Parts: sequence; C-alpha cells; structure tokens
Amino acid sequence: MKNFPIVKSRRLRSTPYTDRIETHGVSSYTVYNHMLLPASFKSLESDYEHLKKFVQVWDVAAERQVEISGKDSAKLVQLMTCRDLSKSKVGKCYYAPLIDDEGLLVNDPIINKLADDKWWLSIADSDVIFFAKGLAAGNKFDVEIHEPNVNILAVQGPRSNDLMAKLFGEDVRQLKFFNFKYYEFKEKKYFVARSGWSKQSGFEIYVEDNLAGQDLYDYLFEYGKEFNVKAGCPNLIERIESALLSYGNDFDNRDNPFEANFDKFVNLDSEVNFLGKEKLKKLKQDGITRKLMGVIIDHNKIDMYCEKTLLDNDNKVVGYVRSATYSPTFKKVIGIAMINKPYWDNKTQFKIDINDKIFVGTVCDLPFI
Ligand code: THG
Repeated sequence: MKNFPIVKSRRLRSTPYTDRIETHGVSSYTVYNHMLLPASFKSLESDYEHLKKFVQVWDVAAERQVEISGKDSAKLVQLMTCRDLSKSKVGKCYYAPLIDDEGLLVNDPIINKLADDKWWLSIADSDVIFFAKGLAAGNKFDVEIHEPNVNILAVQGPRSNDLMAKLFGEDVRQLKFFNFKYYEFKEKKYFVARSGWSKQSGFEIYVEDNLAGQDLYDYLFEYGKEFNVKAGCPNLIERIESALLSYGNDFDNRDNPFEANFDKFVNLDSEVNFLGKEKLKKLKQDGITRKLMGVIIDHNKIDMYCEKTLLDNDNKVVGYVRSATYSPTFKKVIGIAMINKPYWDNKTQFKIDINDKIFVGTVCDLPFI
C-alpha cells in the first residue's frame, strides 16, 4: 500500500499539543474520534524499545471525554454498560464495554466517576455522545451531556513514576491502578489517573486548560531529561503484545462482549438495568462460536489495513486477523484475530496470504507477554 499525506482541517481536529509533537518529530498520524492521534515518532520499533526502558509523553487528546452529569446521570451511564456500576466509587476509573440493544459493542471507554452525579466516559473511536444523547432524550432523563475541553497527556514507561514524582510530588507514587486524584504543579491542580494504553506502567493527566497543558508538556521534557524522556504515542507492537484491544480494529459493533473476551466486565446476575441485558443472557446461554485470540506468523513483515483471512489445509476459514505487527521480541509477526470455534485449540496451524506469498502460523492465547 502507498502512503499519502493527510490533509488537516477543522473536521480532522488538531490538539493543543499538535505543534509540539511535530517539533518533537512525529512521523505518522492516525485518526481517532475525528482527531489527530500520533502513530509513530522515530520508528515503531525504536519507539517500542524506548517505551519499555524509559518514559514517554503521549498526546492522547483524541481519547475524548463524554461528560454526563445531572440527577439521572448514574442511571444513564449504567444503561449504556454491562459492567455493574452500582458499587462504583468517586475517584475510581472503570474499564467498561458499552453495549447496544442488540447486545453488540459500541465502545470500550474508561469510565471515571467524578461525583455521584458527574461522569467522564473516556472513549475509544466511535461517536458515543450521540448514542448517549439519544438514550437520554428517549428516556426523558434529567442529564446534561457534552464533550468538555479535556486533552489527555499520558506519561508512560517504567520511569514514569520518577518523572511524575518530580513534577507533582512523591505522593503521586502511591496512586493505585485505575484510581485518580488531583495533584498540584506550579499552583495549578491536575486530574491525574494511574492508567494508560500500555502495560509499561504510567499515568494520564486530564488537562482542562490548554495553555497550562502546553506549559506542562514542555515542563515534562525539561524535568524528564535525566530519565531520558521522549515524545511517544500508543505503540502498535507493545499494545498487541499486551493484548490491549482497539475498538474499530480488533472488535466493533458487529461483535458481542463475549467474543471480545470481556466476560469479566459482563455482570448479568445483578439487578442493574442496561441495554441488551436479555440478549447477553441468551448469548451466554447459547455460547459463542468465535472469539479473539492471538496468532503468531512465521514472517518478519505485515501491512494491515483490512482483515486478513486465515485458512486451514482444506481451505476452510480458521478466522480473520484484525491487527498485526512484527514483534522484535518474538522475531515473528504477532496479531489479534477472531478465531472460529473449531480452531480454538492453542497451537492450531493455519495458512495466510501476505503480498501473494503463503506463510504459516499458529493460534495462541492472549496476551503474548
Ligand atoms: N486511556 C483513556 N481513555 C481511553 C484509553 C486509555 N479511551 C480509549 C481507549 N484507551 C479505551 N480502551 C482501553 C482499553 C484497555 C484499557 C484501557 C482503555 C486498559 N486495560 C487494562 C487491561 O486490559 O489490562 C486494564 C483493564 C482492567 O482490568 O480494568 O487499561 O488508554 N483515558
């Protein structure tokens, strides 16, 4: 596939950090929630090696917030997700699949509970705000729904603790995974969560003031010199190895939460009311016929811009690869694939056509690491 430049416009939104990441050498973008999301800096592989050893600052403003507040906000948020939020607490983040009336996936946000009547849904790439507004209008809920001006900076990598402590104080080291709190830097308060789209440990700063955020971006680099800080972004290799799923790539609105391995976030036995609950009960009873698994392919390169079919020796469909990359750790191509039930056995072999050549691979469990 040839690569072309991407034309920026008001519709393809920039972020408050776009000028800065361009100064820091961003080399490719993807589009996420109609916004620029950096995809690589030096190269996928060298970004990956750096992320696993040091600390990176990521412009993930494209992880937009859908703010839902008001008297019926808890009811609306619960209506959208199959995860039971009845015991949820202020200051905690919940990874929660959003489900429609057919029991199919709409998004997989992190839901932040700011107050009993105020929530931020930190969304993946689909237009959750219209889904939420439609449900609110149809149910005559007393809620306010809008996209606040929040632009996340993620600080990811093993040295992220040291860098964050240098800016926000030693206390920040105590913040637990999927909790958030406000911390001060230069007389301004910042919403800081222990989360992020890597398994290398890290934080996310939900910045609510563009100018302060731009200063903060620069300070992270100034203070981070001693930790070898670099600009980075969600890394395809790292996220596939860790099996961090990507809505629109690995699963979408044609898949249900069981097929996407979200079983532990599907609560069917509690009293809470959510869309598609009866459908999910039936799906659970009937059982699924395909699910996301890992694949390892004997090759050193793959270009993915659509699904690729996996076949067995009789040319029957084993499944479809949805994301894949070369992994310098495994020295093979690894991927996330929707695999049909007859082939769920770990170590099932398949064939795959990559640029008109046939390669062989095996099915495996996720995550890879
Ligand atoms: N951070 C924030 N918003 C986001 C993302 C993020 N919105 C879009 C996208 N990422 C949402 N998708 C995910 C997918 C996985 C995780 C978070 C967001 C994740 N999963 C952990 C895991 O799978 O191990 C933990 C899940 C758990 O057990 O609760 O972190 O990255 N702000």
